Amino acid sequence: MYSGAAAAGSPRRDFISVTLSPEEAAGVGSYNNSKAWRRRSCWRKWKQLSRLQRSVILFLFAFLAVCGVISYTSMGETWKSITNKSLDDQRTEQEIPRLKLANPAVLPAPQKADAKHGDYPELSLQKPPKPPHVRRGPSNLQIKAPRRDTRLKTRHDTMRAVEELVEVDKVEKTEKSIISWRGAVIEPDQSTEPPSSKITELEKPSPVEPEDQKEPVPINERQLAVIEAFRHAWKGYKDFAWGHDELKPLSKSYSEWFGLGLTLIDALDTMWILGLKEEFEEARKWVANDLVFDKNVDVNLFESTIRILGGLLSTYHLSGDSLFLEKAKDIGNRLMPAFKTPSKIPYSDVNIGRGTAHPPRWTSDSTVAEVTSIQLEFRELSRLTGDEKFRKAVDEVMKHVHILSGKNDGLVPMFINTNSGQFTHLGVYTLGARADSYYEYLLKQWIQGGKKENELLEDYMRAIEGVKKHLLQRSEPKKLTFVGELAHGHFSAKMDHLVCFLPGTLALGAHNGLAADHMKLAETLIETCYQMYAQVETGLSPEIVHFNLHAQKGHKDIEIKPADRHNLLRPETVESLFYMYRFTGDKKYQDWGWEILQNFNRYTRVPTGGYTSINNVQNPSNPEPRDKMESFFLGETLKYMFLLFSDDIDLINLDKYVFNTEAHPLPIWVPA
Ligand code: DMJ
Repeated sequence: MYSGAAAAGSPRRDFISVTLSPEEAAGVGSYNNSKAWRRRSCWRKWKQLSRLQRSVILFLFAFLAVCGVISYTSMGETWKSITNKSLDDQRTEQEIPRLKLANPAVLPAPQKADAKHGDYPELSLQKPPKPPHVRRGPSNLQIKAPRRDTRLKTRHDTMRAVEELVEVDKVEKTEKSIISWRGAVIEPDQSTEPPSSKITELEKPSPVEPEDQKEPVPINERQLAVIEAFRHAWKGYKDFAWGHDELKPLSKSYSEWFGLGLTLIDALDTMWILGLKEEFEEARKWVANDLVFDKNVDVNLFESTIRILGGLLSTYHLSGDSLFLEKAKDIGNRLMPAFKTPSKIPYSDVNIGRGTAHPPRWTSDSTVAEVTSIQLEFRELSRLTGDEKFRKAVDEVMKHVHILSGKNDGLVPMFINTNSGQFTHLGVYTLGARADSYYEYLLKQWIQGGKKENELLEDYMRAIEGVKKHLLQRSEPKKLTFVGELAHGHFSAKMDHLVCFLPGTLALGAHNGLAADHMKLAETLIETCYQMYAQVETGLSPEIVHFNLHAQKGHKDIEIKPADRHNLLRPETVESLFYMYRFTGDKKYQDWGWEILQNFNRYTRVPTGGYTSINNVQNPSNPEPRDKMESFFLGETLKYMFLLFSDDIDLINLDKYVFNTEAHPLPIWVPA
């Protein structure tokens, strides 16, 4: 019937022959069409086949079956992707039209040919590490755009949770209370939708789509302690400084800087995040009725941008209340005269009533950090209003600085001239005062814009290489890695507390796919920032420390000069602790923050309300209160404390929001 290579040792034959029986060959035989006969006949034929023939036939069947399965699956995939694509297209066009402008995150190609742009080692995105404590809690306070009802309901639920835990207010269960809370956000006589004449399609509160409703994450003991601290600070402000810039808690009065209720505006989104509805409602009324920008007053462009414009924009995004956007537009427009300079590098000061701007009396220079840390806010204002003038003005500054000479491996000098547009006072490089947030905003603008603006990323990466090359040293005896300063080629082991923003920024970069060694550096630097508190008598950091480079008997790593031993309730270390905890889940960062909060309570809390800056962190028995509570204590320090102690990564999700340098969260235009 067949001949083939059946037996071992038989010569191999590359053919198959089939021999038919005589009947079969003749096509005759007892034909019977019964099922049994057919089965028997098939079976007989099958049995007559050789093993090889049977194997070949089985193989062919199997092969055809596999082909069938594969083509079915791939057709299904193709169909699915066609369907999804068309659904996505519909959604993009109908619900989030502005996002159409954005592309997915892209990486700049390494620019080998251009030494200026390509000489740092790692410009590659890595997969963001997953935080070990990814617990997707409710987006309870992170109120997203479209459906106002859902937003308010979620908000109301959270408020209730806070109140139950704090046991201060009665739980409000009635419809009346819901209306009353809505009243905090939307006046009863206002429509629930913004007036269409003013609010266009461009002005949606946030580009982020609403998330599924999730169970609220309960507020923990440490967060309650932050709420208590905030309420205590707010009591002082309300009793003695209401509507003024800063509280003077000891003299039970206030100080004025711009005369614009700075503390109140800086604290708005903190109240929202902490769930303090009554306080928020009261402050909102003040903004609606008493906040007037048409005033003959000089304001600092940078400070009013990060605190007022930034505060109003983020409160608008969180609350959805158009009042805050209207106010943001007003102040934004009034700040624009600052950019009318020969170089387009803005002046430091603007008279927001007269529409005039000028540099400080003694110089025509502006501070580099100031002119390069207003971008997140003005860019967002353009996105919300559709008016490009805000964005153009600040983008021009960044483009100019990008190509400016006078940098040292990406590190910038501290001053820039508003006439010539050149850096001045060359040769001094720091990550502290006057330069700090330049570096922070390079990264954050890149993130805000959806990781497309390669020049920002290049400048950031090069600057971090510059930090590593010129400014990093280790102290003795504990070998703490710190960031010093460079003055005309001489290294100084001086580090401002302000520099402690850096670990958080490095960690944020690593989370967004930048070099993993940035995270390592962040880990070592945050340890140093913590030691700047832990090694001091009050457990609070001074404004500036000097590190010991050489081991000396009886000397600690940190020296504090008499002029530097004050503490202004600054946020930078707590800010970095928050990022480190979010990205690593390491509880030690929460514990360190908890120690710091307790020491603020021990040494800076004023019994009659408020907290105060102190003059001497080295004297626990008399820290010498300064009688001033900076607005950033409420705007930043307590907000970052609250977020640090939270295990809810959706409480201001860092893949959806980017914090400005005053801790006001603004949406990322193309969320991850
Ligand atoms: C804040 O106004 C901002 O964080 C700014 O970037 C630096 N100084 C204070 C806080 O220390």
